[in-house]
Amino acid sequence: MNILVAEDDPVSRRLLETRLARWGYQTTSASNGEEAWRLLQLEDAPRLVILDWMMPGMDGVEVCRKVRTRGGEPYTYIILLTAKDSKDDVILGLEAGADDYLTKPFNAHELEVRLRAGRRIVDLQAELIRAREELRIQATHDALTGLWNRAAIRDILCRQIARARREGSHLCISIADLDHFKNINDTMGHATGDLVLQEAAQRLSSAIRQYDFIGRYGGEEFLVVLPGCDESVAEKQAERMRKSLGEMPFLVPGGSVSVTVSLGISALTDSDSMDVESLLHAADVALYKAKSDGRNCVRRAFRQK
Ligand code: GH3
Ligand code: MG
Repeated sequence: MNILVAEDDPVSRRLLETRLARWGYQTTSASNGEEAWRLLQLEDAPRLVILDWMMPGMDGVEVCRKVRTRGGEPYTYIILLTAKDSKDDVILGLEAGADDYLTKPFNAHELEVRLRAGRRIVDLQAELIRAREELRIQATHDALTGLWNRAAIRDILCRQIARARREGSHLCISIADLDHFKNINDTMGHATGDLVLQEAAQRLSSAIRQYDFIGRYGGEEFLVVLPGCDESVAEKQAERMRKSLGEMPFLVPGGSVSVTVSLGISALTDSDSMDVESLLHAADVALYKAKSDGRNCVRRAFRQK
């Protein structure tokens, strides 16, 4: 763990650095408050900080205040070093946002133990952030394919509709539904069906542009949101997706299987009455048409005025 040491006295600073290195810490040093504050604003700034109270210019308490006013994550654990040991000073330091303080001259063992306590807090918080991030991913992504899940892709669609309306830009969606997927499950088993879904998700994702969004909308149905695309661009895009599945058989345990997909496209129109539901419905109708026209093809929705 990297510790930021802010101390204006070079001898004390050197002494601290040597001690911290002996205890297995890396150090970043600052010789005044301004420098400490600058270093604390960098990405990957140290999360454990030893601040001398008395420094020329910005003092340790001021740095504390700035860190706490900024807030945000991850948490910065601050130990204030001070020659002041009156109760009022201690209260002032803690009120400014210090987590702990040590009065100079400090006992090395005490510093070591207090650093360990700080480290526990920093580690716990990092673990909490990691777990929360993991939960966020689980809540928004489909476990099988890793794509956005139904709720998340709908949410994205709502936001993209609002954005397109605001900016007066085009927006299309396509719904892609694997053809006769039930047959694959029935003849090759559900586990192989899962592998096919994963591979299909992979191929469809590779066929879209970087700023498009794709989610698993149902069992073997995918929703693709295409910001900035008019219908003819969306159609070409959908053709690319269709070909990405159909042109090469899928390798599965024990052989290979041909998989095709049908796609329905709809475009956001100027009509105020067109919302998420009607956009999805229009793409669904187009998809139904693609299915009834023999599958493995792309169909557009009828333009509603
Ligand atoms: P169509 O061309 O008309 O779309 O026919 P289809 O067989 O693809 O459509 P249908 O709706 O009849 O069947 C879809 C099948 O997808 C049925 C369901 O068991 C299967 N399915 C849905 N989710 C999963 C999944 O997560 N894994 C697997 N292996 N199969 C799934
Ligand atoms: Mg299907």
